Amino acid sequence: MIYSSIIENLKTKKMFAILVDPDKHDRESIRGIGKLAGKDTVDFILVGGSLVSGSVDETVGVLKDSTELPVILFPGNVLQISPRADGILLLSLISGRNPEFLIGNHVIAAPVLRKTNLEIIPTGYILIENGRTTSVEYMSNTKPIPADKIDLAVATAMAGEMLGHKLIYLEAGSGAKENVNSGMIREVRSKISIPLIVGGGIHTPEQIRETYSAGADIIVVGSAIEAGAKHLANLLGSLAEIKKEQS
Ligand code: 1GP
Repeated sequence: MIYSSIIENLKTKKMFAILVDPDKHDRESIRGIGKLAGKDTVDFILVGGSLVSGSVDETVGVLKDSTELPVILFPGNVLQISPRADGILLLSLISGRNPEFLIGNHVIAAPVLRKTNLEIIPTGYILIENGRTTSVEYMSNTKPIPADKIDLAVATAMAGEMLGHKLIYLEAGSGAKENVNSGMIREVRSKISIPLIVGGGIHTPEQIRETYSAGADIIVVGSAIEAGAKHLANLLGSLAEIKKEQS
Protein backbone atom coordinates (compact mmCIF):
# COMPACT_ATOMS: atom_id res chain seq x y z
CA MET A 1 0.00 0.00 0.00
CA ILE A 2 1.45 3.35 -1.04
CA TYR A 3 0.05 5.49 1.76
CA SER A 4 1.08 3.19 4.57
CA SER A 5 4.57 2.93 3.10
CA ILE A 6 4.77 6.76 2.97
CA ILE A 7 3.87 6.91 6.67
CA GLU A 8 6.39 4.17 7.45
CA ASN A 9 9.19 5.77 5.41
CA LEU A 10 8.66 9.21 6.91
CA LYS A 11 9.45 7.84 10.37
CA THR A 12 13.09 7.68 9.35
CA LYS A 13 13.65 9.79 6.23
CA LYS A 14 12.51 12.52 3.91
CA MET A 15 10.96 11.49 0.62
CA PHE A 16 11.35 12.69 -2.96
CA ALA A 17 9.13 12.38 -6.01
CA ILE A 18 9.54 13.38 -9.62
CA LEU A 19 6.69 14.60 -11.76
CA VAL A 20 6.50 13.40 -15.35
CA ASP A 21 4.31 15.52 -17.60
CA PRO A 22 3.54 13.29 -20.64
CA ASP A 23 3.80 16.30 -22.97
CA LYS A 24 7.32 17.20 -21.90
CA HIS A 25 9.04 13.88 -22.59
CA ASP A 26 9.27 11.42 -25.46
CA ARG A 27 9.22 7.63 -24.88
CA GLU A 28 13.01 7.43 -24.71
CA SER A 29 13.21 10.16 -22.12
CA ILE A 30 10.45 8.56 -20.03
CA ARG A 31 12.27 5.24 -20.17
CA GLY A 32 15.51 7.02 -19.17
CA ILE A 33 13.79 8.64 -16.19
CA GLY A 34 12.44 5.27 -15.09
CA LYS A 35 15.89 3.73 -15.24
CA LEU A 36 17.69 6.62 -13.49
CA ALA A 37 15.17 6.97 -10.69
CA GLY A 38 16.62 4.54 -8.17
CA LYS A 39 15.13 3.57 -4.84
CA ASP A 40 17.80 5.39 -2.81
CA THR A 41 16.87 8.77 -4.29
CA VAL A 42 13.34 8.75 -5.73
CA ASP A 43 10.46 7.29 -3.72
CA PHE A 44 7.71 7.53 -6.31
CA ILE A 45 6.86 9.03 -9.68
CA LEU A 46 3.88 11.29 -10.30
CA VAL A 47 2.31 11.53 -13.75
CA GLY A 48 0.09 14.40 -14.87
CA GLY A 49 -0.14 18.09 -15.70
CA SER A 50 -2.57 20.98 -15.85
CA LEU A 51 -3.20 20.48 -19.57
CA VAL A 52 -1.98 17.29 -21.19
CA SER A 53 -2.54 16.25 -24.81
CA GLY A 54 -0.25 13.19 -24.77
CA SER A 55 -1.34 9.86 -23.36
CA VAL A 56 -1.12 9.53 -19.59
CA ASP A 57 -1.84 5.82 -19.98
CA GLU A 58 1.10 5.34 -22.35
CA THR A 59 3.45 7.31 -20.09
CA VAL A 60 2.39 5.20 -17.11
CA GLY A 61 2.94 2.03 -19.17
CA VAL A 62 6.48 3.03 -20.19
CA LEU A 63 7.32 3.93 -16.59
CA LYS A 64 5.91 0.66 -15.25
CA ASP A 65 8.12 -1.21 -17.72
CA SER A 66 11.25 0.67 -16.71
CA THR A 67 11.04 1.10 -12.94
CA GLU A 68 9.89 -0.69 -9.82
CA LEU A 69 8.95 2.58 -8.13
CA PRO A 70 5.26 3.30 -7.50
CA VAL A 71 3.69 5.35 -10.29
CA ILE A 72 1.00 7.68 -8.98
CA LEU A 73 -1.43 9.76 -11.00
CA PHE A 74 -1.41 13.51 -10.33
CA PRO A 75 -4.35 14.47 -12.52
CA GLY A 76 -5.03 17.97 -13.82
CA ASN A 77 -8.43 16.74 -15.03
CA VAL A 78 -10.59 13.63 -15.39
CA LEU A 79 -8.96 12.61 -18.67
CA GLN A 80 -5.77 11.79 -16.84
CA ILE A 81 -6.79 8.48 -15.30
CA SER A 82 -4.89 5.31 -16.14
CA PRO A 83 -5.75 1.97 -14.51
CA ARG A 84 -2.13 0.90 -15.08
CA ALA A 85 -0.83 3.25 -12.37
CA ASP A 86 -0.48 2.15 -8.76
CA GLY A 87 -2.40 5.00 -7.17
CA ILE A 88 -3.87 8.45 -7.58
CA LEU A 89 -3.59 11.65 -5.59
CA LEU A 90 -7.28 12.52 -5.51
CA LEU A 91 -6.76 16.26 -5.34
CA SER A 92 -9.21 18.74 -3.86
CA LEU A 93 -8.06 22.25 -4.65
CA ILE A 94 -8.91 23.56 -1.19
CA SER A 95 -7.21 26.95 -1.61
CA GLY A 96 -9.74 27.70 -4.36
CA ARG A 97 -13.47 28.23 -4.45
CA ASN A 98 -14.18 26.49 -7.72
CA PRO A 99 -16.69 23.70 -7.01
CA GLU A 100 -15.53 21.69 -10.04
CA PHE A 101 -12.11 21.26 -8.42
CA LEU A 102 -13.55 20.68 -4.96
CA ILE A 103 -16.17 18.04 -5.85
CA GLY A 104 -17.47 18.26 -9.45
CA ASN A 105 -14.65 16.37 -11.15
CA HIS A 106 -14.52 13.87 -8.32
CA VAL A 107 -18.15 12.93 -8.95
CA ILE A 108 -17.33 12.36 -12.62
CA ALA A 109 -14.25 10.31 -11.76
CA ALA A 110 -15.56 8.22 -8.84
CA PRO A 111 -17.45 5.51 -10.81
CA VAL A 112 -14.45 5.15 -13.13
CA LEU A 113 -11.98 4.95 -10.24
CA ARG A 114 -14.15 2.36 -8.50
CA LYS A 115 -13.59 -0.03 -11.41
CA THR A 116 -9.80 0.18 -11.08
CA ASN A 117 -7.34 -1.12 -8.51
CA LEU A 118 -5.80 2.32 -8.06
CA GLU A 119 -5.01 3.23 -4.47
CA ILE A 120 -6.92 6.42 -3.80
CA ILE A 121 -5.04 8.98 -1.72
CA PRO A 122 -7.24 11.99 -0.86
CA THR A 123 -5.01 15.05 -0.98
CA GLY A 124 -5.70 18.64 0.10
CA TYR A 125 -4.09 20.67 -2.66
CA ILE A 126 -3.17 24.25 -1.75
CA LEU A 127 -2.01 26.65 -4.42
CA ILE A 128 0.34 29.42 -3.28
CA GLU A 129 1.04 32.57 -5.26
CA ASN A 130 4.52 32.51 -6.80
CA GLY A 131 5.09 35.73 -8.74
CA ARG A 132 3.50 34.69 -12.01
CA THR A 133 0.35 33.04 -13.34
CA THR A 134 0.90 29.29 -13.57
CA SER A 135 -1.03 26.84 -15.74
CA VAL A 136 -2.72 25.33 -12.68
CA GLU A 137 -4.01 28.74 -11.60
CA TYR A 138 -5.34 29.50 -15.07
CA MET A 139 -6.79 26.08 -15.77
CA SER A 140 -8.44 25.70 -12.36
CA ASN A 141 -9.80 29.22 -12.43
CA THR A 142 -8.89 29.69 -8.77
CA LYS A 143 -6.94 32.29 -6.86
CA PRO A 144 -3.79 31.14 -5.11
CA ILE A 145 -3.17 32.06 -1.47
CA PRO A 146 -0.82 35.08 -1.31
CA ALA A 147 2.72 34.01 -0.34
CA ASP A 148 2.74 36.29 2.71
CA LYS A 149 -0.62 35.10 4.08
CA ILE A 150 0.79 32.30 6.18
CA ASP A 151 -2.24 32.24 8.45
CA LEU A 152 -4.52 31.52 5.47
CA ALA A 153 -2.31 28.65 4.29
CA VAL A 154 -2.22 27.20 7.82
CA ALA A 155 -5.99 27.44 8.29
CA THR A 156 -6.56 25.88 4.87
CA ALA A 157 -4.19 23.00 5.62
CA MET A 158 -5.83 22.41 9.01
CA ALA A 159 -9.26 22.38 7.38
CA GLY A 160 -7.95 19.91 4.80
CA GLU A 161 -6.75 17.58 7.53
CA MET A 162 -10.02 17.92 9.46
CA LEU A 163 -11.96 17.04 6.30
CA GLY A 164 -10.08 13.76 6.11
CA HIS A 165 -7.41 14.39 3.50
CA LYS A 166 -4.42 12.11 3.98
CA LEU A 167 -1.80 14.43 2.52
CA ILE A 168 -1.43 18.19 2.20
CA TYR A 169 0.30 19.43 -0.97
CA LEU A 170 1.64 23.00 -0.87
CA GLU A 171 1.98 23.92 -4.53
CA ALA A 172 3.61 26.99 -6.06
CA GLY A 173 2.71 25.63 -9.53
CA SER A 174 4.87 24.03 -12.16
CA GLY A 175 7.55 26.43 -13.36
CA ALA A 176 6.87 28.79 -10.44
CA LYS A 177 9.06 31.88 -10.21
CA GLU A 178 9.27 31.56 -6.43
CA ASN A 179 8.97 28.24 -4.64
CA VAL A 180 6.86 28.07 -1.45
CA ASN A 181 8.69 30.06 1.23
CA SER A 182 10.24 28.41 4.27
CA GLY A 183 8.18 30.41 6.76
CA MET A 184 4.94 29.12 5.31
CA ILE A 185 6.21 25.52 5.12
CA ARG A 186 7.37 25.68 8.76
CA GLU A 187 4.05 27.00 10.06
CA VAL A 188 1.91 24.57 8.05
CA ARG A 189 4.10 21.64 9.10
CA SER A 190 3.75 22.56 12.77
CA LYS A 191 -0.06 22.71 12.62
CA ILE A 192 -0.93 19.47 10.84
CA SER A 193 -0.13 15.87 11.58
CA ILE A 194 -0.48 14.35 8.09
CA PRO A 195 2.46 14.33 5.63
CA LEU A 196 3.29 17.58 3.85
CA ILE A 197 4.27 17.60 0.16
CA VAL A 198 5.86 20.72 -1.30
CA GLY A 199 6.41 21.40 -5.00
CA GLY A 200 6.66 24.03 -7.70
CA GLY A 201 9.76 25.96 -8.78
CA ILE A 202 12.27 23.74 -6.97
CA HIS A 203 15.32 23.24 -9.18
CA THR A 204 18.54 23.23 -7.18
CA PRO A 205 20.04 21.12 -4.39
CA GLU A 206 20.06 24.28 -2.20
CA GLN A 207 16.31 24.75 -2.67
CA ILE A 208 15.74 21.07 -1.87
CA ARG A 209 17.82 21.34 1.30
CA GLU A 210 16.02 24.49 2.41
CA THR A 211 12.57 23.03 1.69
CA TYR A 212 13.30 19.88 3.69
CA SER A 213 14.80 21.89 6.55
CA ALA A 214 11.67 24.05 6.70
CA GLY A 215 9.58 20.90 7.25
CA ALA A 216 8.56 19.41 3.90
CA ASP A 217 8.21 15.64 4.21
CA ILE A 218 8.07 15.02 0.47
CA ILE A 219 9.43 17.25 -2.30
CA VAL A 220 8.17 17.09 -5.89
CA VAL A 221 10.34 18.23 -8.79
CA GLY A 222 9.03 18.39 -12.35
CA SER A 223 10.46 21.11 -14.60
CA ALA A 224 14.04 20.54 -13.42
CA ILE A 225 14.05 17.01 -14.84
CA GLU A 226 12.96 18.25 -18.25
CA ALA A 227 16.50 19.46 -19.00
CA GLY A 228 17.63 15.95 -19.95
CA ALA A 229 19.15 12.81 -18.49
CA LYS A 230 22.46 14.42 -17.52
CA HIS A 231 20.73 17.07 -15.48
CA LEU A 232 18.52 14.47 -13.79
CA ALA A 233 21.55 12.31 -12.99
CA ASN A 234 23.30 15.32 -11.38
CA LEU A 235 20.25 16.25 -9.37
CA LEU A 236 19.77 12.69 -8.14
CA GLY A 237 23.49 12.55 -7.28
CA SER A 238 23.15 15.47 -4.86
CA LEU A 239 19.82 14.15 -3.62
CA ALA A 240 21.34 10.96 -2.24
CA GLU A 241 23.65 13.16 -0.15
CA ILE A 242 20.86 15.52 0.98
CA LYS A 243 18.61 12.67 2.04
CA LYS A 244 21.41 11.22 4.12
CA GLU A 245 21.93 14.60 5.86
CA GLN A 246 18.20 14.86 6.58
CA SER A 247 17.63 11.36 7.92
C1 1GP B 1 3.98 20.89 -10.12
O1 1GP B 1 4.83 20.77 -7.91
C2 1GP B 1 4.99 20.29 -9.21
O2 1GP B 1 2.73 20.46 -9.84
C3 1GP B 1 6.39 20.46 -9.73
O3 1GP B 1 6.67 21.79 -10.11
O4 1GP B 1 7.58 21.62 -12.42
O5 1GP B 1 8.10 23.60 -11.00
O6 1GP B 1 9.10 21.39 -10.49
P1 1GP B 1 7.93 22.11 -11.06
